[in-house]
Amino acid sequence: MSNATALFRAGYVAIIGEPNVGKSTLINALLGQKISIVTRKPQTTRQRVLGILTLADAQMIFLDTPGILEPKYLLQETMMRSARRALEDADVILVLTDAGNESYLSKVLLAVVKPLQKQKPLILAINKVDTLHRDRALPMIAEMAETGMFEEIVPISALKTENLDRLLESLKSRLPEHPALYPEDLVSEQPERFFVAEIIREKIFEKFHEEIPYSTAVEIREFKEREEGKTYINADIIVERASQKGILIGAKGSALKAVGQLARKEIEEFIGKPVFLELFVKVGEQWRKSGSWMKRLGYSEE
Ligand SMILES: Nc1nc2c(ncn2[C@@H]2O[C@H](COP(=O)(O)OP(=O)(O)OP(=O)(O)O)[C@@H](O)[C@H]2O)c(=O)[nH]1
Ligand SMILES: [Mg+2]
Repeated sequence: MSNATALFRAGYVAIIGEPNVGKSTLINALLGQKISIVTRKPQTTRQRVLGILTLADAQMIFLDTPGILEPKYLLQETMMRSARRALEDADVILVLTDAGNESYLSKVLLAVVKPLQKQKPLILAINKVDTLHRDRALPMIAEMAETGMFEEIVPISALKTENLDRLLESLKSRLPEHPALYPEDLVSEQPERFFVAEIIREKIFEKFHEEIPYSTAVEIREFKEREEGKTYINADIIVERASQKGILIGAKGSALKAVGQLARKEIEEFIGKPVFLELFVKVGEQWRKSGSWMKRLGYSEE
């Protein structure tokens, strides 16, 4: 007779990799809902984003992180600090690479990941295999296996949700036996304002090019329910220089209006209520190099 209590596992999985390999796409696909913004541009994610997946036999807490790079200014240093902190918190580390990239593991990424191999299980997922002919993933898998760093290597497509079941099993089996750490209906722990600011930032990444997205941050000033059932949201878009302010606003306010319309639609879907969104553009001189701005925008964790 088997009456053993079913084993339950719970723990943290940090998703780490170079910019643009699909980390945020993957966390959204694993959770079946959008909690982390995705764009075609690198360096979209700026801080750790937590997503909780509760299954019958496990609770897997995923940590999306900023892409690993050589930092050139304080914002990027802060981004790298939050990625490293996710690695410290993780029970299992999921290294993600892009099947289409020339080099599979960049030097900076290796420097971050290599020292961890004796401390924590490392799993490698090779993403975007939908962009390759089937056979082309094989040499990459072989080359990565030769490094001896990874307990398992799983080719996936986050976008097409291919092979994600296998990836989940592989990660789950390496989590410690532990009761759930969060209530089972919770998907994330960030407040609504965080998601709203991120949605606005995503639209700016989509709409503008070159240095504009990277010089922009979003700060929610007011977020309140009104009697008529509408939520009033007032946000500042922070840019680094006055010249960028003009670009963001556009002729007769057209560019800002377009961002506002796209963002409002998605915010309404997200909170499930009609929204009145007001956007203002403000200059925060050199905010990307300022410690006090890092704190104010919630990018630095301490
Ligand atoms: N073809 C294909 N594209 C993908 C896949 N996964 C992600 N992408 C695309 O890759 C781009 C970057 O995706 P993100 O999820 O933002 O990548 P990220 O690693 O979070 O990027 P950063 O936050 O900038 O480090 C987007 O255009 C995605 O649609 C995939 O499996 N296949
Ligand atoms: Mg991302």
